[in-house]
Amino acid sequence: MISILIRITLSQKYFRLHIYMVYKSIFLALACIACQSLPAQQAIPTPDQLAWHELEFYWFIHFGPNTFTDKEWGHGDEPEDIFNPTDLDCKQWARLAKKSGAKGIILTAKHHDGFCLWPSEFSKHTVRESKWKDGKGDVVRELMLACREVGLKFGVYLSPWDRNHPQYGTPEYNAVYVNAMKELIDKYGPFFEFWWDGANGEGPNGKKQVYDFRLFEQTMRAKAPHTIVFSDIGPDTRWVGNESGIAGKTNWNYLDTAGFKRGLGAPSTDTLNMGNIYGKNWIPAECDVSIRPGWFYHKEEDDKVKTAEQLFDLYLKSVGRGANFLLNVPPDRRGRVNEVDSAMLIGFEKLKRESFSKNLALKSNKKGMQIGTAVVLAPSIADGNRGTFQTMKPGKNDGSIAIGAFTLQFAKATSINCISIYEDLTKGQQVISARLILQNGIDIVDDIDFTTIGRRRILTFPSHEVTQIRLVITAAKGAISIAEIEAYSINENLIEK
Ligand code: FUL
Repeated sequence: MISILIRITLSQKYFRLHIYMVYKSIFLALACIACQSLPAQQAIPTPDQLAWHELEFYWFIHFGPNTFTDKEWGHGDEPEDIFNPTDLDCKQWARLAKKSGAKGIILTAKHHDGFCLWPSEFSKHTVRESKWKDGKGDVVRELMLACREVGLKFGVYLSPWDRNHPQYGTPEYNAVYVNAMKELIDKYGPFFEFWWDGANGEGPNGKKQVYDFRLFEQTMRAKAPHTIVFSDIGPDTRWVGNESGIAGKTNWNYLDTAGFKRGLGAPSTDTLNMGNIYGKNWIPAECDVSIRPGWFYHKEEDDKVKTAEQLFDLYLKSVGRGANFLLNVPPDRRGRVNEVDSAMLIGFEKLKRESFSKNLALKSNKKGMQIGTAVVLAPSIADGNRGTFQTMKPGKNDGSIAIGAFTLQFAKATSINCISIYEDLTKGQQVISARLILQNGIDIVDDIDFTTIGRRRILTFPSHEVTQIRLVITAAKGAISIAEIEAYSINENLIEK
């Protein structure tokens, strides 16, 4: 009897256990499905990337044998003596870069011709082999010191493609490239940015190199963990997909890189231009463009230098779309930035300074945030401090609904034609689409639809007298954080073309 009772009790227990297990597995399966359909945690910028975003505008300098041979891509067989600047003055470059409002300079320490602007141990095609300064010169050092003196950041471009190095096209060359990187970092670092060009052509033995970017990346991370590394697909900043300095009107700081490579295996130029809305990695765009048609100096292009207004327009299309602006300014054969370029650069800085010196949003007497019918005060959206922000949680986290608005009201009608908005990026990039509604009293005087904001979005439009500026967020990925809304009245001729 007792044994029967035990058996019944045991079988009931096993039955309950069985049911429990079945429920548990159904629950786990459902939970798993739910997990998969939830958007993955968004990537956020590293502190180094956040600091890099703040740089906005810096110079590129292409300088080397091509400056003297009038080529864009040297063949690598140019005699070293070709490189002979008559009056090289890196301090002039640095002072002018500073005056133009740039925050740093990236120098082509080595372009595709393989010529090293420093006396590298790992090459026999360098400034050391030239007659310039009796082989004692070092452009990388001079520029590093000049940047330090005026308070500019310093970075280098080191072309993996090398049309001179005898080992290019063999597995040994990857170690040569890594050694050159290490040498540069040790002698002239730390760099704010390191540029890996994706170009991959043939070397002196007619072969293309299979670049070991994994090794390059490991080396950079180990030796220079705070340096922002550029390539088509990052890891820290990406190519914007064109060499005209223009970011997508929709520009996400996210990019999916799985399955892609630098160079020919890179994502489409459209993807690079706009990023991926749900991309896995934080890899913001950098807009590289030259002030002249070519990357290197050519005398016959002296009358084709971009004007101050054109540079300002590029600023709107790069920084004004949340990217950074990398402007190439190639020194001439003297080794000086040419007078024509310098006049345009000084003009550009003046246009920028005058345009953005008076933030009219600071005068608004009511700053608010509206969700549905609820309105709260939100002074931090226009307090002149991008370190403070106002967060708004979307009602439904599916990016499909109008969420709410940030509103600035003015006691007196104020004339504006430019708005600059900053998203707080510390928690990622959220705004998918928005509208800027400008009102004078009850009249709507303009209604502008746009998409992403990101680090900064600058919108320009014909001048209007306004008493109210409404930034309506129509779709977002998650809780939106707006750091600042600025309003300006800029010269009418500067409105984005
Ligand atoms: C390209 C190079 O081939 C050009 O010469 C230039 O350096 C540009 C910035 O990148 O890939």
